[in-house]
Amino acid sequence: MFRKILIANRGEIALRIIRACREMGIRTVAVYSKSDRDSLHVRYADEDVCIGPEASSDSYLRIPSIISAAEITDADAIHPGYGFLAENAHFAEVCKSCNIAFIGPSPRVIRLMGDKSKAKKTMRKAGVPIIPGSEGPVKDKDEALAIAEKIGYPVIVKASGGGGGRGMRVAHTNVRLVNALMMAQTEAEASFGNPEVYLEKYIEQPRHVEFQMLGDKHKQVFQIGERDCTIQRRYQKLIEESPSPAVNDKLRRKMGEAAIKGARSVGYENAGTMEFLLDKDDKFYFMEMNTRLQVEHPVTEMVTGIDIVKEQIRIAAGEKLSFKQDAIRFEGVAIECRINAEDPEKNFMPSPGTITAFNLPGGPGVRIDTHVYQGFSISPYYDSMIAKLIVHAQTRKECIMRMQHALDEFVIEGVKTTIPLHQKVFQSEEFMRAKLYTDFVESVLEK
Ligand code: MV4
Repeated sequence: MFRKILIANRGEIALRIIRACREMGIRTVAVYSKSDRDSLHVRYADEDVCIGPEASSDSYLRIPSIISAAEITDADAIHPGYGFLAENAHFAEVCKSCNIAFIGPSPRVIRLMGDKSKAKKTMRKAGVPIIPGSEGPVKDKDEALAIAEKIGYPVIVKASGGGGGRGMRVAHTNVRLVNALMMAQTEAEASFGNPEVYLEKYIEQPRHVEFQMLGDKHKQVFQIGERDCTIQRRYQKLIEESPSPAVNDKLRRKMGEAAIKGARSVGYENAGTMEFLLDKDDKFYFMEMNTRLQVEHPVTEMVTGIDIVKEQIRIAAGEKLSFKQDAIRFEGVAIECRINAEDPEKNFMPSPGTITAFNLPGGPGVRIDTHVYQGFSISPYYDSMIAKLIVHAQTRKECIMRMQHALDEFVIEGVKTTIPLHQKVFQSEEFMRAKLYTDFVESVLEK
């Protein structure tokens, strides 16, 4: 087992990893930018190293600084968290070449799943249902037009180097498709340095259902349940829940088997997420595989009792996963709200500033993952998420009520937050009846 783990991240996820290490008796090293000097992850870690100025590109994304911090503190492993370098295959390779264990999948798998059209090809070969469309990147507009005629409009153009909704364009006619192709290619080249785009049948009003995967170094691959992440705004997840209200047991078994088949086909190791689109006829299609711990992992932890971060560390240290697929028990319902320092009245513009009051909700089944405290200053340089409120209860109805009470108790002053938006969601009839589609926020809340 590792003696000392460096956490190459900040905020709530850095704290989350430090807590798991502490329970495992593993020493921790925090890295921080100058403006994060007073952050809790620095205070709670056993050791800390300043790695640069405030800008992420000069600190949390600077591979030489992070590797140097690991070497001077003699850390034998690095946990990347999510975001920053978590899905950077080159970073994983540098760790390996410096004899520092990277707590995540192999560089090969990170790179493969990072190319969204290669990932689709890989999953199709493994027998996982994929969205009808082009076989990999489209060569030119004639090929795209021919494919679109075959699969039928509307179609969607996606960037191979994209993901998470970046660089996507929908086309309802052939004229629009030619234009969408050009725009998407230009955007893809500018944003990802890779102009490749691929084509898919556009699935109207899909649901986003993803499976949490765990694979060890002994060829065991498990899925530990699904999360429904359909409530998003501009491709940013706002609310996640498990189990998905749209998935019955038969469909759950089919999707879970497909998720395992897909992860096993690439020899997946460590934590990862198989994302599916579910259409109104209960057909599901592979969308993307995320090769990192996700923001919403606590939802799965609350219904399974599995500590995913501890399992990640055990896997990276070469341990065999102790549980068996059929022995995984799911209890109750969990819902997570991402509380962002953004102003819902100003189109969710970030609202940095100093927290002048911070009173947390509590009670049975209420968990808050946050790095924020009274007097803490939210920097405009980093992600606007300041807390995750995760609630667990026996039924979805009870969970919604508990979440409403927790949101009402949650007091944050000094910055604007998305708490009022979440309160609106949980008061809506559509959410209660689980009549949710990916345009929920726009169609129900922003009308
Ligand atoms: C789609 C789609 C409809 N049809 N692909 C958005 C983020 C990225 N994961 C892929 N996304 C989508 N891909 C096809 N062929 C609709 C979306 C989508 C979406 C998917 C899940 C949850 C929320 C979403 C919000 C907007 C668009």
